[in-house]
Amino acid sequence: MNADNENKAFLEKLEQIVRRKRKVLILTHDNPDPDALASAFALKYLLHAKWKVGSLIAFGGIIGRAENATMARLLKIETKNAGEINIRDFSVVALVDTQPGTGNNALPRSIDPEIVIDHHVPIYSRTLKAPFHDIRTDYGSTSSILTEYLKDAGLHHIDRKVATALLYGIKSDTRDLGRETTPQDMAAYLYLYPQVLFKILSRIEHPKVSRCYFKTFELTINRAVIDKEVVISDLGSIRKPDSLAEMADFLVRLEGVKWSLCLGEFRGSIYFSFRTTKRQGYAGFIARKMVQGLGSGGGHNMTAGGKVDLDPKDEGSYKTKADMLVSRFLKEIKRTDFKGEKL
Ligand SMILES: [Mn+2]
Repeated sequence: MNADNENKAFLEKLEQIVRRKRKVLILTHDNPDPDALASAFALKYLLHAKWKVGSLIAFGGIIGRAENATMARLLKIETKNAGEINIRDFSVVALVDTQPGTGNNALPRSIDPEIVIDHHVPIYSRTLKAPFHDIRTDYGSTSSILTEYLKDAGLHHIDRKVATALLYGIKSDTRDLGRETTPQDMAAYLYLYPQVLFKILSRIEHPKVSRCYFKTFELTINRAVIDKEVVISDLGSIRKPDSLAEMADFLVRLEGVKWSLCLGEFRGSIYFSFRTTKRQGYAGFIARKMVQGLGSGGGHNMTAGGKVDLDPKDEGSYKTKADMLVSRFLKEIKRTDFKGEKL
């Protein structure tokens, strides 16, 4: 964990910003994952428990995966769609698990957030301008940072729903502490462990799923093309953009595979997600190269994703841009000789 006094300095700064403020807006990245939801939930809890400051959690897009929807429902994480609120109504804006300028959140360009807490690379220049920013790129999850805040805030106890959310946030971002995990993530995990509601966690991790979910697997497998250590699946139209991350996770388990890439179209944009088994895979940097001049993207060493808006007037736009993303991806991983054959 970070030294207690460093966290305490962060907490003091946070207090200065939110003190006597009526309502804080907490924004996560679009289509939030468990780490984003848990971090927002924990910040909301901290602001209220420590300083009696109210806040509202919002994001663009949807909660797609069944696990995430179950998490929000069972842990009572109340959220709003960013389209339903006026960001200017809030005196303080906080971003968690995302940063201003990434293109993956609902923050308008004209608004500068007061608070940014994240663990993604790169660190954006607008982040550094925020009065409060705590970006720990060496951490496996933003939930680990929030766990340290709660631990050092001097609260008598942590709400068990918040602890459960945070533990699941750490677990899912680090793939059960196996991917890009640091001792800080481990320490946060162990700190939360005694407080976790395990029956609820089990229901979150093994939710009922729709027929559409099985169809997505069918589509992913049918469309997958492989050549040695690389597998790519272009799903075409999809119902939930965050299913791509899950499908990329699924494909990277294939024996011999070191890279998996999934793409799909959702509400007028191409989304993509990829995974690598290489510890120093620079996935986040590759994602940014892929979207250069086209859209937004980023990630970590072993996981990344992005989004490119399509031209609504051009019917061939999906194919052109998908091809471009794939060829840039192959160039970055030095596999321009890729000749995909069906799985
Ligand atoms: Mn995260």
